[in-house]
Amino acid sequence: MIKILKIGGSILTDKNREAFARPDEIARVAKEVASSPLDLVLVHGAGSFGHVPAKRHGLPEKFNPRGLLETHSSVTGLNQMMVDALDKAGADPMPVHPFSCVLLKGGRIERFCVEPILEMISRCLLPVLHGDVAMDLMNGAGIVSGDQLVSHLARAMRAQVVAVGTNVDGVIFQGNPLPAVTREDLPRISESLGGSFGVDVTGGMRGKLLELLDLADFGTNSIIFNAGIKGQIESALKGEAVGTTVRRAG
Ligand code: IP8
Repeated sequence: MIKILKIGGSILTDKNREAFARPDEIARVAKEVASSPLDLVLVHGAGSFGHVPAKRHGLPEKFNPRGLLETHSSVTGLNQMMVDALDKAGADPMPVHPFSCVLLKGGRIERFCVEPILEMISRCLLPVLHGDVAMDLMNGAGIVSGDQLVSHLARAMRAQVVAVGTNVDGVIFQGNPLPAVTREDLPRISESLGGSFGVDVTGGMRGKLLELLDLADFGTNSIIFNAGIKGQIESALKGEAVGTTVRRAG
């Protein structure tokens, strides 16, 4: 049973301060993940390691080598911290950088070499991916969010558990988390789907929900939950319905 877990950059970093990690939170997340590391793919957001340099260099609108290198180098730095913390917590993590295995077309994943990830899982390794810059057949280069990676991987690997951890309790509508969301709810809740706090170039909660609704159309449910609350990651990995379930209408 393949599980895909995303941890948002807002948990692991301070999104307002460039390249500002939260080592205590990274260690806590690593400990929770390391309690059930098998058949799992971990994807993490870029936080202030990716969004701040990307914005400064005008990515994804403006193709520029300096912006690509600085943004990629920054997110791989955060990825290394996550991998080190997972190693310390007793998992067997391996970094996977989307820049080297994903090709975009107009900002959407056109090709993604997932076979090495499947092999890692079969050998009890824990692949650790992240939001990244990627080459784009139409625009030169673009940004592939962790959410888009999750949605694509969940389809390609027919994942049975898909959990997206953020710093809020799910999809919030009129002050409360909704237990479930389908595409039919979008017009009603659209206005309350804010962006994310701090610098964000990939669309915050709205972007996340749209990716997961695409996945729901494919027939795979997912959850959006608060990964900032201790214990919630473990519950999510057990397949418990914490936070908001994103599912197909009807
Ligand atoms: O934090 C964004 O990934 P996300 C990746 O998952 C970059 O949206 C490079 C900004």
